[in-house]
Amino acid sequence: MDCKPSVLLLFLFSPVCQGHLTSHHSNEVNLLDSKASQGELGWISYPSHGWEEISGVDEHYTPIRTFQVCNVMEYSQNNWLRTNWIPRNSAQKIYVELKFTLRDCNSIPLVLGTCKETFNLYYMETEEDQGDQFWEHQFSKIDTIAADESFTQTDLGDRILKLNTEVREVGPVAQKGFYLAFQDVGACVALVTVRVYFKKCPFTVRNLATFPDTVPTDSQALVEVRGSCVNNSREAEPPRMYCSTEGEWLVPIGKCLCDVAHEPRGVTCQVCRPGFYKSSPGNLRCSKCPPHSHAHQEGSAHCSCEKNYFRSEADPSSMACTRPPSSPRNVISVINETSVILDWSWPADSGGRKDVTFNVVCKRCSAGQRKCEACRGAVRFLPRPAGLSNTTVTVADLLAHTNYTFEIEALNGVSALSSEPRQFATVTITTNQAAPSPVAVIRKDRTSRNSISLSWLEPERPNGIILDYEVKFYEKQEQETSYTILRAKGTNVTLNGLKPDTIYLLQIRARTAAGYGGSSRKFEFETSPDSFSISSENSQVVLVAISSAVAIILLSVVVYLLLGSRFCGYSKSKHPDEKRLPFVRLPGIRTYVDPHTYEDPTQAIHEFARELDASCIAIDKVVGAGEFGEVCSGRLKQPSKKETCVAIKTLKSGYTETQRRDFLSEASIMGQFDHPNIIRLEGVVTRNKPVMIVTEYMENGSLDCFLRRHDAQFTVIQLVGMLRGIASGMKYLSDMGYVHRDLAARNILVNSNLVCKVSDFGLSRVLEDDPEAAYTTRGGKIPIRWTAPEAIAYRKFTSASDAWSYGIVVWEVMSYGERPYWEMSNQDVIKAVDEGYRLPPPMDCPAALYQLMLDCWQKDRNNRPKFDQIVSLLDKLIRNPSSLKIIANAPSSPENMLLDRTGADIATFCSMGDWLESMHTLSCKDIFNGASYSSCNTLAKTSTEDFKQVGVTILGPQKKIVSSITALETHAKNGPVPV
Ligand code: ACK
Repeated sequence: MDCKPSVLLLFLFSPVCQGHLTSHHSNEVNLLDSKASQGELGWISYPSHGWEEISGVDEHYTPIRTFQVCNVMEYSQNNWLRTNWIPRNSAQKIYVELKFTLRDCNSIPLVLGTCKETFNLYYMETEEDQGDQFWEHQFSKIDTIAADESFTQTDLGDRILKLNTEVREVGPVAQKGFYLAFQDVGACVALVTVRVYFKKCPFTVRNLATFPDTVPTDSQALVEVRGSCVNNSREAEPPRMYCSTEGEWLVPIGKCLCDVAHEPRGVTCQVCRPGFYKSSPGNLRCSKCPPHSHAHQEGSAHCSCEKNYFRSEADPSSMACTRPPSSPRNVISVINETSVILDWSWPADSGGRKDVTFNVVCKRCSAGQRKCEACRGAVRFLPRPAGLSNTTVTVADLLAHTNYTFEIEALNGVSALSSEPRQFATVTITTNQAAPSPVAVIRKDRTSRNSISLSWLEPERPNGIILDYEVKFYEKQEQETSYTILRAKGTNVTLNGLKPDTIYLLQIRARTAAGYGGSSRKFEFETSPDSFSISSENSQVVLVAISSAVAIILLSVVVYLLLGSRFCGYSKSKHPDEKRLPFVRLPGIRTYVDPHTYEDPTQAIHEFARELDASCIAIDKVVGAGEFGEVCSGRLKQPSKKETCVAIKTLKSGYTETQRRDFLSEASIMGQFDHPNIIRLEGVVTRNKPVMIVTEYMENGSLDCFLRRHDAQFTVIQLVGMLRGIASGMKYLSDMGYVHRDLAARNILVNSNLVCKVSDFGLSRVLEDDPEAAYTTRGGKIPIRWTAPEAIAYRKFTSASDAWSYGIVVWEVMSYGERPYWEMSNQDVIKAVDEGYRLPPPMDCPAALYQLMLDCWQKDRNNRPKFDQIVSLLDKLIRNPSSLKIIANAPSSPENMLLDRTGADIATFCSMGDWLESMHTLSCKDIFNGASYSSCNTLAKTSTEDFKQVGVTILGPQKKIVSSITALETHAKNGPVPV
């Protein structure tokens, strides 16, 4: 048998084979590996001259056991080789990997016809090992195995045997174990290794969750496996993964988070190292302890603060520990009579925090500073004594010539946690002698043709010994051009040598060692007429007679009112318990009462305004500034009423009695009104400080600013609606007999529904607090641009002068808050209006509204429309919007070109062309009073200097005039101009 061909020639030592003997994957579990066996495998070979077991070595010279058969010379070969019994374990699907060599028949001479180039693979399942029994017909065929390549030609011409690897799947297997069998039918084959394995998804850790070894099912379905969080972690979302049939983990879902004081390291959660902390679960690393804190132990959730350092409840654990601030520095005090402004520097050390505030404690001290006691409530701190965020405070209402010590302490968010003694900055002051407060009450004791006797009460705060009083008086109509001054030692005086039947104005002020106090308000007194002189001694009889007559008249009026109220249905009385009747009410019509007719103005305030409890008012923020103090927005919550938004006008500290009275007079007036277009008074606070006037809140603020903010954003109907509201409010006021005197868009407030309400009521206030008001030649203070000529000229304020102002408001509204007469000076305005010039129509202004303006600006006040007529006109326009389509096409903004109402008629300006024509026919000499311009064309070429000559000093209007003229000329040539 020497010539019997060999299969194993060369291959076991050939480097070519090395690549094929790599180790198998980690997700494969071997059930059998022939290579692992060093001794005889003991597989059954049948017949015995078929497969034979031989020993060899692999490429690493490791001994291995192989089987071979090569009966290629003989016909009808049927050689079987059966493995030992292989337990299945948990496998459902098994893999058989064969490594073998196979000689191709061409390489063996003389074998044609008998030689085969394949062998067959079989298996058989059994519940137990059946020993040596072997029945070939019980085996099921898995496949016929053929070689890919039997030989490879090398460069040298040697034939090298090639190792083939074939893998076959078997399954599902269900019984406890199985055998494999190899059938040779006449090939020359060597089975080098046989490996049987199944696949599994191996134990793994993903997203800090462990997943156990998992054997896939035989079907295609994935196996869902629930993971368990690693130690020191918790589920954020249940961890899951799928095991594929190929033994691969797929689609990790969910995750685990490391616990507090633990951080992820690799696939585990480990405690934080000393000096580090982690306060919440998660997979971030532990953080280093913030400044002034430490963590000596490992596994810290928080770092503890160093000694004398703290963390407030609101501080996050990532924030540095902080400490109370040091004391404020460099306290400066500025004393002004009985008030002091304290000012200090920020503490050198704010403790590492930004929330530093200051508290100021006031102590009143005896002369030697030895004994100090807390200042009582009379002292006022502005803005407040505690929780100050700025480094200044004003302390008012101190006693004159008194020693005070102020302790100023800086605090921050951790001051309350420290037990260290607190540090203050202190300052000691002595208040000055203060001048006395004004005399508030003057009484007329006696009047005659030539004299008036008066007495008064000492000022509320004399602030020292009153040395004397200065009494200043003058004839009312002389407007203070000449006056007389008397000095009185006591609190009464008789003014002699006066003119009969003449009104005198009088002011008194007290004097102490500290100087004069503020003057009292002006009191008005009248001497008796020539024919009617009553002295207090002989007036008794006359007074009785007059009193009786008045009583009879009053009685008749009361009876008439009672009857009238029954017949006319008038029952609404705001003050049912009114005791005095300072005015006569006609049935159905309420009349406005001037609070100055009350001897004691505080009585007026309590009659017309409700006193509110200061605790019902919450101030939110400052929205503006008034003459007397700030205007704030806030909320009013009265018992058993809904909380409402309110505006709060405050009276600033340090006010005089006159200022207080003037301030509150607005409430006395407003409180008499009840109309949807008049700002509603909620009440007043007079018993606490600060004194406040509380009104309904108007979300959109004043009308002029509101319109400027929303330039060109409303429809004409919306604008007319606003104007209608204002006119309706004014009608109500004029029906009540109240003349506003300062009607202007800035004094109209707008709420969130665009409802306009008339506001700003007062008496002397009209003349004082309006920044638009200017002094006239006669000394009064008047808002010139809004005021009718007769009111400017001789103070004739009536509802007709209010109608003039209303016309200006219409102009302001239609021009979205433009300033009437732009930057012309007051003097020029007075002059131009007097000469008959009027404001031109604003851009796109309906002709009907411009006509209304012109009507309101009639020189003769009797020709101006009444407010009820204005309301009905506006109602008609609103009902018939097409009436607003005709536009008063005047120049878009020829600011200084006031229209001469004597020459131009609004009805003629129905188109741009008409206006242009009209402009060309108007002499510009007329427009620019006194300047020598012959035609409007010249205007376009006008220089700044020229404008200055005619009193136009700002550039805006000049530019607008020029561009407007140029645009109009272009329009005349080319058609419509884009505006
Ligand atoms: O235009 P404004 O925001 O509206 O600024 C002024 C400022 O206070 C000074 O008068 C505002 N103001 C006055 N009264 C009220 C009110 N009742 N509601 C809302 N704002 C008001 C005004």
